[in-house]
Amino acid sequence: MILLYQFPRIWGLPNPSPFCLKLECWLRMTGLEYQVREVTDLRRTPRGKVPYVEADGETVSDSRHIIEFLSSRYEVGLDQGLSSLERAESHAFSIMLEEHYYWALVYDRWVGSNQARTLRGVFGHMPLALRPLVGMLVKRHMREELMGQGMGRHLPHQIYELANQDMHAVSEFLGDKPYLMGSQPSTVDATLYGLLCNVLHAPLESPLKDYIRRCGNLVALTERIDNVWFADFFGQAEANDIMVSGYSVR
Ligand SMILES: N[C@@H](CCC(=O)N[C@@H](CS)C(=O)NCC(=O)O)C(=O)O
Repeated sequence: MILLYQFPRIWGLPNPSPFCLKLECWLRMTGLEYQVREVTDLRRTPRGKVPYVEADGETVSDSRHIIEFLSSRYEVGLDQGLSSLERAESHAFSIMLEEHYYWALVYDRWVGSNQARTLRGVFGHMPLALRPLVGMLVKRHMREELMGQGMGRHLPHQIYELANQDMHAVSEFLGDKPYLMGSQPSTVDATLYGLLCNVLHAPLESPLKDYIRRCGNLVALTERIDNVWFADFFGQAEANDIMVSGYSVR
């Protein structure tokens, strides 16, 4: 059995971490069976981050390495049909989303106007007395990470502009295809879903959400994955709900 270690589910989302959700989406798309184990103390994780998995007596960290490991161990995958050009495109989009766009989401949650809501959502399970101290430490850690990575050095409006340029590129590339690489989902769709679901379905308003809402094909892609692989969270949308700017979800 694969044990998926990830943050507790909050806000009605499958996971508030885009990387945990990417991996869970990939697992569901491949049909591999897994069980979730919740992590609330990152100090107890092998690399100080989630997700990580235990499978067949091995522990593997980092969504990319986990997917490589599970693909080879269980002989499954979503990318076998991709050409070498499509693999190159997938790689470039994944890195843009994970190493660039993701940091704008971190900024939005931990530094921008959604800070208080994020703290309430993430630390709501903690004893009230501990929350201010833990909240302060985590906010400081996130600010340091944002400065180290570089995104946190821009002005707020520049951060949102940079992130929305990323999603513009994704939306243009997606066009009217059902999935980024064509008619079938591949790993990069799971990566994209981890972010889209988190921006669109979290109860946080932001310029990130405003922009994605205007990209009908990104909303449709999110709802397509919601309906097929995460119906236990989002249920089956009514036909009227899933017609967005002319893009049909089914
Ligand atoms: N490259 C890693 C990134 C994982 C990652 O950044 N996870 C975040 C949650 S979204 C985390 O654990 N952050 C804790 C921290 O930075 O202290 C992957 O693909 O799994």
